[in-house]
Amino acid sequence: MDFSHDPKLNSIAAKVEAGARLSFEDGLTLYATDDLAALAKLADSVRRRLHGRRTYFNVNRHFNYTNVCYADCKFCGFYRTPRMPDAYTHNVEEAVGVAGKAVAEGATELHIVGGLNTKLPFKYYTDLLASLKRAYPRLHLKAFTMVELDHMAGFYKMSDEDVIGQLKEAGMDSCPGGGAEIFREPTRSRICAHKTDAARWLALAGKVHAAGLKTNATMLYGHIESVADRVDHFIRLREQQDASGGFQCFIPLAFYPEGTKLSECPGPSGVDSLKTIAVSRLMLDNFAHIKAYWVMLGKRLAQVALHYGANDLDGTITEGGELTESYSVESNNEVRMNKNEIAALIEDAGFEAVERDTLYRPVEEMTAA
Ligand code: V47
Repeated sequence: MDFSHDPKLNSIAAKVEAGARLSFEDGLTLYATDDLAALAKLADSVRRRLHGRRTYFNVNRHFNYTNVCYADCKFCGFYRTPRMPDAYTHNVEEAVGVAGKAVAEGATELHIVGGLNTKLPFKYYTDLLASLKRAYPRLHLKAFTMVELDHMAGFYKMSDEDVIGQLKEAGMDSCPGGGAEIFREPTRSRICAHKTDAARWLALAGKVHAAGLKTNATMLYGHIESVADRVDHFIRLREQQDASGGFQCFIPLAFYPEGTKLSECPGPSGVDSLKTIAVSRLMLDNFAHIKAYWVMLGKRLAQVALHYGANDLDGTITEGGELTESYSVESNNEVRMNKNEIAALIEDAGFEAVERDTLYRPVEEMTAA
């Protein structure tokens, strides 16, 4: 590939073509280019090498068991302190009810996350998983971020292995990628001072992988972080993936400022989001999947992101959980898309829609109705 418009991209293009690893400086160069078409072409070449025209989605439901949290992250509009009138914690029966509805609607996955709530005993988590598994043995439980696992180990004075082992035994099938935010200091401390630090987040992911479970990884972008913070984030994830190999998917999360302590930040532009998808595809050479999370990007931009290296649109999210709705760029009724709508969105972009389970096994080959 020859990029006359931005000659700086030529050496990077040669590396991409040869399947060679990109450096930190390459990441900065990619972000700095104004040649979006070239960026798309490069990222799309990798995406097509890995997946051809296949674009994945799943049918899932988010369940947020509690919004009570002590972490006080500046970017979060979801958490409540225990005395606030709209603080909640769902019991096991409510969780099973939500799962039942999800299964009836064809969900193969329940995405379970919540705040760091010191009122809950460890047994709450194992009971939650075990009851869900008992009721719906085939429903994949993608549960608890590295931040929740870290909280459990610290608060209940358990070893990491014990926490992971007991949750796995109770029914945890994999872990979502939240809580990664931005790894690099001082940015991390500025946005989430009381949260699991980068080294710990990565080490815990390694331990979950060692226990035989897959996890995802995210990055929250478009707030106070720098481009260098983002590239550093990709490199740390890439190194952890070299070491433990269990990340399935990377999900860049576009910051939604409303209702947060960072509400003066405008959030990322469309161009910035497309660049972030493309640069992550190019830097994360050992990640199989890049997800354009349509709930945050909006349907239209997510569709375009499929041409910038993304090969997954996440789920139909059959009834957005409170977390999703609280910072979705879509209006509440728009956070639902049925299978046909999501497949049509993918196929309209020129790709082949494949419904997957959480582990990227095709559930059903689909053609848009
Ligand atoms: O860690 C919080 C982010 C994450 C805001 O693994 C915000 O498949 C934007 O991790 N604006 C939780 N983002 C969600 C998450 C996720 C979502 C979808 C799929 C998967 C997966 C994981 O949401 C948090 C944080 O980074 N977040 N507040 C906000 N105002």
